Amino acid sequence: KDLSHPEPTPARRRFLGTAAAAGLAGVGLAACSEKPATAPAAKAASAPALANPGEHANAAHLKPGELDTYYGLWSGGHTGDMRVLGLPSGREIMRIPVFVPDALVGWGITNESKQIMGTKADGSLKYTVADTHHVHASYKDGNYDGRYAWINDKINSRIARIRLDYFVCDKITELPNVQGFHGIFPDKRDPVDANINYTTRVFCGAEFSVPLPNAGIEDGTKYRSMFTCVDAETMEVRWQVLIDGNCDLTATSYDGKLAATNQYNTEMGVKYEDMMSAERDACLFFNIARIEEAVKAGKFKTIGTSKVPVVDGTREANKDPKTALTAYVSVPKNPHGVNASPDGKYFICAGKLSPTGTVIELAKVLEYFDGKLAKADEAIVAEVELGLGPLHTAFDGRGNAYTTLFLDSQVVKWNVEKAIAFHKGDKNAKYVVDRIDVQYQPGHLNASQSETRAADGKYLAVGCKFSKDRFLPAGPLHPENEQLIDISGDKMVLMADHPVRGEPHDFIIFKRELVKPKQVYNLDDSPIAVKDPKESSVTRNGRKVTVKMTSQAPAFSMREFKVKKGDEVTLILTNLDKVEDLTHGFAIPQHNVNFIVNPQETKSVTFVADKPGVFWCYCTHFCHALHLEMRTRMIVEA
Ligand code: CUK
Ligand code: CUA
Ligand code: CA
Repeated sequence: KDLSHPEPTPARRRFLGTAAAAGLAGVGLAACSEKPATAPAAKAASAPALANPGEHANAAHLKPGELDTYYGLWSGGHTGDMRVLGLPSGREIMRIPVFVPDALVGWGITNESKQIMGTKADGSLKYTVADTHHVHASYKDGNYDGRYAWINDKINSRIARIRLDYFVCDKITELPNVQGFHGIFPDKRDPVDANINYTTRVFCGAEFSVPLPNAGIEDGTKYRSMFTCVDAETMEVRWQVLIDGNCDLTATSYDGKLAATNQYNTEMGVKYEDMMSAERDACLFFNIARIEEAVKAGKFKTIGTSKVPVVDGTREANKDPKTALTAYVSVPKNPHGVNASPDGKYFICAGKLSPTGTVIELAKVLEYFDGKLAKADEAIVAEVELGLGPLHTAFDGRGNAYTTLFLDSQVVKWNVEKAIAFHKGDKNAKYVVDRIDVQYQPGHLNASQSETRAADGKYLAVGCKFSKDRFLPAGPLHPENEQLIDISGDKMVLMADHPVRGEPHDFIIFKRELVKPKQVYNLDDSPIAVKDPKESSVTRNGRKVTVKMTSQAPAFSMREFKVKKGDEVTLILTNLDKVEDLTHGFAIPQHNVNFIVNPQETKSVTFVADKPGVFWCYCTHFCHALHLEMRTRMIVEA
């Protein structure tokens, strides 16, 4: 048996058979989903796949001490974090806590992180759960500029920003009036101002519809969804668009003029049977310049207690293309994924419940908005069969698209211009270039630099939702399988499996030189930095006590400090060590305090010293030969 390409196990097929049959009964796909994944074309294409990775140009194995050439930013799914991977090795280098507390760094423990995460009136965290799906980074001139990355939280409709100098989250914004915030994409330039060739907006699609305002009306016909624009710098919500149907994923054009969301629930159903009743749903385009003119001209309303301007993007209000804010291009059936090709010409939607990919030409969408097309659907330049369960599409910068086929457990490589030729009537145009089996059931995929003008067609990572038999079993929960595929040649070559903790969904991959991470903080980053050990102090204001301290290996600046039982203590700690990688920790037993301070970083915690005693505060982060001795005492007097 050729182990390089195991067929999906019989159990896998059975699962697909029942699940797919139940889910897709109404679409006539149930029978197809029983057939083997490897169609004749696929077999030929994937036969020589797993060469010895060591022999291959794009080998995944790095020698000890060798650095990766690409960064990957991975969504953490419902662990609520963002992960940093090195590629091609697939090594996880860092987890950046975002929406959910993290015990390593003290995220959700320190005052600074709590302020970013959001607190209730009593000072406790507003949320401790999240569900991240999509990571995207800021652009300049059509490529990543290394300033920011953004990530969504679907549960509580929050968008977070990560600074890519320190690789930390610095802002989180909760979107008003929406639920199920899913798709996210930064713009790539301003639609009007030619000098703004970088990201200034982030677009957010809301998947679920809710009553507006959402205050206890139980009438499914009144549920609505909205599309939201957030300011990339201030992270404030700029405007929202009321739409027909829902939003799923989001894409933006390279000229800054268009954003779009795929819609799988144009039916506006509240049950899945209703959500899949129409043969075609839509890719909904937003004319950014016109929306912002409408906001400027005061043509908006507000909803509930939110002050965010809401413009009308419904079909009814946008019948005249020449003034329309939106254009609904129809796409078959419950599409998933909308991705912008790196040549800037096309958006591609995958059919999900239809085996097709739909190619929409952006120049034609703009013609529609100019009143030169009779129907928005005339912007569709190809609708071609790809395989079962198409979800997401990546690009190699050489005219090829790579689409995941969830049901077929494959990635299909197809040529966009040939697909357009085929759609036009050239039945000899062989648009499918290659297929490869993946293990198993892929969701997102992304190629190196895929969503930039600098798509380089080297590596393709595929987020397989099921790893099944690919790793040592460790109980009922399986990791996901992020597979790395070499796409530099005609044929895709599977290079490596990497287990990842659930449930990343989406990720981006870019060249390492595009970010310039800092290794040491600046003391002035914090307004409360304790810049000299001589500033160490304990000051009292009624029952509130402020303790200022510094750390320098292997000692804290105070060997002890005294407070009284019942005091509310705010402890400020600055790490005065300047050496790269010299991090200290600070833990206080029985007070739920543990956090780290990186070189030249300042953090603070506030807690109540509610029991008398001596408490050894100690360094938790191995820093020095005298790390174990690096302690101070908090003496709480009765
Ligand atoms: S979704 Cu998960 S596989 Cu949230 Cu981007 Cu398509
Ligand atoms: Cu300081 Cu360990
Ligand atoms: Ca639908």
